[in-house]
Amino acid sequence: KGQSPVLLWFTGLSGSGKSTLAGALERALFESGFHTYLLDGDNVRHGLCKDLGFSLEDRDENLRRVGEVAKLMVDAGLVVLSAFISPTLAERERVRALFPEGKFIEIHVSTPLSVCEARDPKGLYAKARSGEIANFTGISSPYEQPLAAELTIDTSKGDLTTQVNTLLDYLSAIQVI
Ligand code: GGZ
Repeated sequence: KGQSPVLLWFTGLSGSGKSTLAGALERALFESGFHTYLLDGDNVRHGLCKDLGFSLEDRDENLRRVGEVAKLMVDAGLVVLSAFISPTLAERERVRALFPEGKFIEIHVSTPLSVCEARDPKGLYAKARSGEIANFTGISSPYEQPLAAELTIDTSKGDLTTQVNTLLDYLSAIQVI
């Protein structure tokens, strides 16, 4: 199937729904015949980046490596999706700068902190509040909101199918798919 290789970069807090949204979009793209790959903490932080933790320096290095790997995958012709918190403007802009105009699409998963914390699927926010986990994004480590994301989606509003359709419509409008 004809496709335009691109990096779809999801950024947002822990529990915001990045992985769920990126996973559902990947499935929809795959079922339409696109060649895709989803990079996230589960397949990167246990291997390529297993020497890295959650200090701002380590997150910078985590995202630098992810950006470079994503670039190789886009060069290979894939539609690449990534789901990392990526908390700072500078590190997201550094990844964007690796790509030609229009090949890096930033999707801000803007679900409010209060909703992410109420979801707390892994109990990490509770541990961050009690001090058991240090440097936790949104609690004891910063998250800088994107200023010019191509798309913003709050997963506390509407259902997953509608959100995936919003993404597909956008990608189709900019002729990525
Ligand atoms: C934030 C943490 C932390 C700290 C462990 N702060 O919701 P999750 O669990 O499954 O996803 C989060 C993941 C964040 O890793 P990333 O590689 O996406 O982060 S970054 O882009 O900042 O490099 C969370 C878990 O790891 N986790 N400790 N201190 N999230």
